[in-house]
Amino acid sequence: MNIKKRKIFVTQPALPDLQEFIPYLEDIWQSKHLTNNAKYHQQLEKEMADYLGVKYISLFANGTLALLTALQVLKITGEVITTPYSFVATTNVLWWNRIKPVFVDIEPTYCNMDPEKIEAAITPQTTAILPVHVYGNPCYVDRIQEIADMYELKVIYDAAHAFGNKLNGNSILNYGDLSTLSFHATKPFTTMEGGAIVCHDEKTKKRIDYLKNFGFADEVTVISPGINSKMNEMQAALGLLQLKHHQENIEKRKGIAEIYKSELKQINGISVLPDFPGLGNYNYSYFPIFVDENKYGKSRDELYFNLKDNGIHGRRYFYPLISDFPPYRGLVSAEKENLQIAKDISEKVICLPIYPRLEIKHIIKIIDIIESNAI
Ligand code: T4K
Repeated sequence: MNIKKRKIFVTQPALPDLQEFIPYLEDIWQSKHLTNNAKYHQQLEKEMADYLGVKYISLFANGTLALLTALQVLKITGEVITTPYSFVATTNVLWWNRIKPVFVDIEPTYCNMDPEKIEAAITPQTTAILPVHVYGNPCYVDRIQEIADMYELKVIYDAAHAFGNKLNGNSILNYGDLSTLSFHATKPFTTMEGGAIVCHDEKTKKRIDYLKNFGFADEVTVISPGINSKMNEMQAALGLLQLKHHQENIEKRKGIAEIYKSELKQINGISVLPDFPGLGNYNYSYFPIFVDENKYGKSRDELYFNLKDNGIHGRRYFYPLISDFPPYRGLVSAEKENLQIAKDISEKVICLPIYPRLEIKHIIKIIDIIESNAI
């Protein structure tokens, strides 16, 4: 197809060869066991925990339900400190649990929650901290834990972007009380829709598994008002195949990120995130660039729409800030003065297309457009 007409999106799922999937489907059809902790579900929980280097994983129907349930697992109430610079699901799950979100600003280097802003936001109602490893870069986990310990707060990490990422050789998912994952179609590891909670002990794993299955502990016992957020067998089977191919997909993403990095650094007014010290197995789930209008000569939106006119559909993740959406903008913590860094970054960011099958001619085209817009 004509390179001018073809639309290039911010991402595209990397799917295994259909022939690889068919034997799994045949087996599911044969067994008639479609959901409720069946064979592939159990296998994926085990293989994924081994692959990621974590103790316990509970699979979910999607990342939002995983987060929603994580709050129930730890019986979180009152107020939770969180970041405005994320996908809206991060805060919506608080609202659904009748918890008040309290936004704190982000730090400017990796766009994660600024730990030094947390203490001032703590009140007697605060019960937990809900940070996000944005774009897969780790939050300042040690400092966050120190504060949580001091004030006896729980920590739930929204690790939707951080599948596989390690910090000094240890999975990022091993930090905090719980971490949640998303396996949505737009994520580097996908089960079409899907998600998970990672926890560190068997008792918590049990509670998670009860809560995602209506609260049933056995046929006649409901321990708590649970929900239905189970992953089905087709998703789990796809997950098993995705695990097999994950590493090679990440290598391809890395190759694209390296080209972007080396070419874009020449352009005045365009910056990219620095490498995080000690970060290993990085999944390159997003490739954000930041446009400094004064140096670049055009605004972020001028570049964003020019890319779009040329068939390149990047995304402004995360603009607008969650705190600017109507359900949240009336909160005191949502005021602009409280979130200046997040506001500034959300007005500069464009996530460029990155996925294993992105062709080199399209990468060159994207770089050319960014170059040709510069002064
Ligand atoms: N926490 C964080 C930090 C998150 O980022 C997310 C989700 C969650 C929690 C919640 O997890 P889930 O409940 O979703 O598991 C997308 C995704 O829907 C969302 O999962 C993701 N974060 C968010 C950052 O991005 P949209 O509205 O931008 O997606 P959409 O449909 O516009 O897709 C973007 C592009 O991807 C499309 O232009 C084309 C391509 N695409 C998309 C889909 C759905 C495909 O090629 N195939 C597809 O099937 O939200």
